[in-house]
Order: sequence, then structure tokens, then C-alpha cells
Amino acid sequence: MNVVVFGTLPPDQLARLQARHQVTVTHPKTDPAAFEAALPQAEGLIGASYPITPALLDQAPRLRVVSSVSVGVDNYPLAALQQRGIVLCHTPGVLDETVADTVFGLLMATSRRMVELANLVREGRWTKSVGEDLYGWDVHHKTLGLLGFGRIGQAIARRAALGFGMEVLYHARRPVDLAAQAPELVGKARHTPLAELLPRADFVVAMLPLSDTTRGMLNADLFAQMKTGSIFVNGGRGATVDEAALLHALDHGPLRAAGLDVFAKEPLPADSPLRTHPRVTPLPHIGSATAETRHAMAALAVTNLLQVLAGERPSAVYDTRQV
Ligand code: 8YV
Repeated sequence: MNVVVFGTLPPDQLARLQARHQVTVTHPKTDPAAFEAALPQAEGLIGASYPITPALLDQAPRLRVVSSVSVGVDNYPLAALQQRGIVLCHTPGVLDETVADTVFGLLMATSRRMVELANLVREGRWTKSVGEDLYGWDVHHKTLGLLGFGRIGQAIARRAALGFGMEVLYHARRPVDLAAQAPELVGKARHTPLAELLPRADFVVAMLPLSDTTRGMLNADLFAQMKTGSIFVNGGRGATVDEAALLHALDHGPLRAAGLDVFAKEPLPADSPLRTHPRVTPLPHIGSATAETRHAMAALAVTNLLQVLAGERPSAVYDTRQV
């Protein structure tokens, strides 16, 4: 069958596809015309980081499966896929621990001012021992407030509660059955209303998927409820945050600092104040970007695609009926 790759797959994973199917590799960000030219024949699409619109689906009448090399599915038109009976696959599970490491790194880096102080050394400004003006703040034994408590949120909670002795509060659509899903967190993570979590948390970490419900959810009202001197970290999706409200909370509100791996627009525009703000640690969306995990994601995405094209149930299908 005809498979169109949008983006780059590791050579061994590309070879798995080529062994079974006719494969066209395209790079729609740099050459959208070649991608669109391949769509009319495509029975399978695999790739990441490119918005697949209903208009693109219209050009792909033979399409049976879209396999994303990501866990997030905000680049895909769920209702249009559902209507056309196209299966959407993604890569949950294989990236949880890696993204949790990145988020914890941001917590540590922001609270202990690691990037700022590394720059002080690099720039030859380390001329005396660090004084009060450059002290950081402890992470251990503080209170962590998690917004979103899926697999990645739970992996962050384990680091916080079991490794750093932190109190963990979380807010999700419904309480998680910890005994069944994360027994090691029983008695260590508590479902908490936002009105209690925000004023109590020393660190608020957003791990929310992007949907119509969560877009812009972190707004001026929520930032205003956060504890004075707290730190905000976003490892989910940038567009869940009103970035103007975040800047206001940093400059005139309760926030001490922010660690951001994701932004409303990526790559971050050159004129974004978040790029140079002295109390923002910005990362270029590296949550899952380790050699091992990106390879595991590609391998799962290829497996998903091969399974659907073989008429089997894929390992990780996304239910496009859910919002
Ligand atoms: C990837 C991600 O950056 O899986 C996701 O949803 O955000 C990241 O792991 C991205 O989608 C590119 O593969």
C-alpha cells in the first residue's frame, strides 16, 4: 500500500515500512507541494509536528490511517477523521518518564536559578561567593500542584512525592483511582479543587492536553489565585496558557519564575517577551526529545501503522469521538 511519511523517521523504522509498503518521504514544512502531491494515493500517513487539516484529508480519499509520532493529538482534526472513518494512532506510554524528567528539570532549574547562574560563570561574573541576592529556593518538601494527572502527571508526582518528599495536589476532570492506577501514590497525591490548589502550591505544573476545553485555561484569573513567590512550569501544550496573563503574573503578580517547554506558537517568535524575560527558563519543546524515547515513539508509530494496514487492531489507537 502507499504510505506517506511527513517528517523524519529513524532509518531502521523507515526500513520496517519499506519492507511492507510503497513509501514516500516528504517534508511538508519545507516542501508542502510534494506532501500534497503524494496525498491522493496515500493509504497511510505517519509523522509529527505538522497540522493535518480537513482540507488535506479531502486530498487523500484513500486514507485509512494517520499514525502520529506524538502522544498529543492537537494537530489532527478529530471530528473530520471520525466522519471519514480514518483511524488515528498515537504514542502514549513510551514517553512518560522522559517528559517527567524534563519537567522536573525545569522545576529544579527555575527554583535553583541554574541557567541564570551558569551564565554568570560563563560570562566571567563569578568573582565572589554567591550571596543572598542570588540564592535560589528549595524544591524538596514543598507543595506541588499538578494540573492534569494522566500518565505523565503521575510520573511527575512519583518523582515529587517519593524522591523529593513533596506534598502533591492534583486537579483533573475526575479523581484518579490511585489504588488501581498508581498504588505507590496512595496517600501521597490528593485530588484538590483549583480554588485550594492554586493558593497552596509552591510549584504549579501544567500537563494538560490541548482541546477546546483547555485552550487558554491558564488565564489571568487562575494566575491571580497562585501563591506569592510560586513557580509555574508548563510541559503540556503552550496554547493552554494565556501568555499575556502569564507575563503579567510574572511582572506584577504572584509568580517568582516560570519554566516553559511549550509555547502558544512554536518555534517561539523572535519578538516574544518570553524569550528574554529574566525569570523565564524557556526550552525548545524537548519534553520527549531523548535518543531512546524518540526512537521508541517512532517504533510504536510504525507498529501502529503496520497493524492498521494489515487489518489488525493497533497497539495505541486514539478514540476520535472523545473531546
Ligand atoms: C513531541 C509531544 O515533541 O508527544 C507529544 O505530544 O509533544 C512531543 O513528544 C512532538 O509531538 C514531536 O514528535
